[in-house]
Amino acid sequence: MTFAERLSRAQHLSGSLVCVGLDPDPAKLPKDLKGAPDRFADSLPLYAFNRRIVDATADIAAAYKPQIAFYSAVGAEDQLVASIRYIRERAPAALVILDAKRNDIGNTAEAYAREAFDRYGADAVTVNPYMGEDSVRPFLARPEHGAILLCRTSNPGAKDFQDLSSDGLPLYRRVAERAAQHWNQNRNLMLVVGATYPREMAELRQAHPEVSFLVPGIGAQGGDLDATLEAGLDAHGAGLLINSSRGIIYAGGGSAAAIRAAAVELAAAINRGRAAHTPPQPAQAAGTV
Ligand code: OMP
Repeated sequence: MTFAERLSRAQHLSGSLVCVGLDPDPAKLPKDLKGAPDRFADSLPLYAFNRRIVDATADIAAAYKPQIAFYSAVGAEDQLVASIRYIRERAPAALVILDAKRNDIGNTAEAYAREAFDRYGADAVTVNPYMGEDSVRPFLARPEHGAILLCRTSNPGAKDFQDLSSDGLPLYRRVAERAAQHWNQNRNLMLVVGATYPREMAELRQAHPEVSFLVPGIGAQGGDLDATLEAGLDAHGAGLLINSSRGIIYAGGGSAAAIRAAAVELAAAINRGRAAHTPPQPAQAAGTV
């Protein structure tokens, strides 16, 4: 199955556009998990926390996005591997996006692609496009795996370079243009577009109606969900994977019930917005997401 097919299948089967961010911060782990028996008993209980999150959201997450820094910073890559295997068991249709923002010269980028897709078994990886085409190609070479390029990031400093004019267009627009027109032959490329910049998202959607966006910034970073949906949905009411990490996993101190409630509420709010912002489809199949 190609990456594009996997993405659309994951959204269809979950009935949602939600991506759950697996960013376990040692300082914020649920109290009841500290010291809980686990196969990684000598380490922080990241795997136990992730199992809780996955169990609570398996039927409503289109994707999971572990940010590698939360694991590598504490030497817990083995718990990341185990967490991804657990997602495969409990939510086999969900996409796994390794958020690693990798890149380098070609042969090193190839090693990074093997890290994401072979070592961790991720479906997609976030990639920094700054080094250009040869650095991005290794991540796009496998049609069944995806690369998600930083385009308009969600942070305040996004403006520093991404807004600089490049032949009359801001740099983030040039990244999107190059990606969509020249790098997406396998239809396995997505763009990171932050929910904190709905005006820029609307421009990008208008210029690139066919490209899917990974959208961080909802929840803890204060992005406006309704403005995001209005700006970013494609003509079919899809085209987005909307991530929330802290807003879901630390809800209610990280209890299973609160995690589930936060994910269900986000999925429902997104689907209400989709109904409001999607033009009627000529022959929409029942249940299509
Ligand atoms: P919360 O703010 O807790 O929902 O987390 C957002 C997640 O998305 C973190 O894992 C970030 O590393 C990631 N992210 C951004 O916040 N902004 C971006 O522009 C890009 C990403 C990303 O690539 O996922």
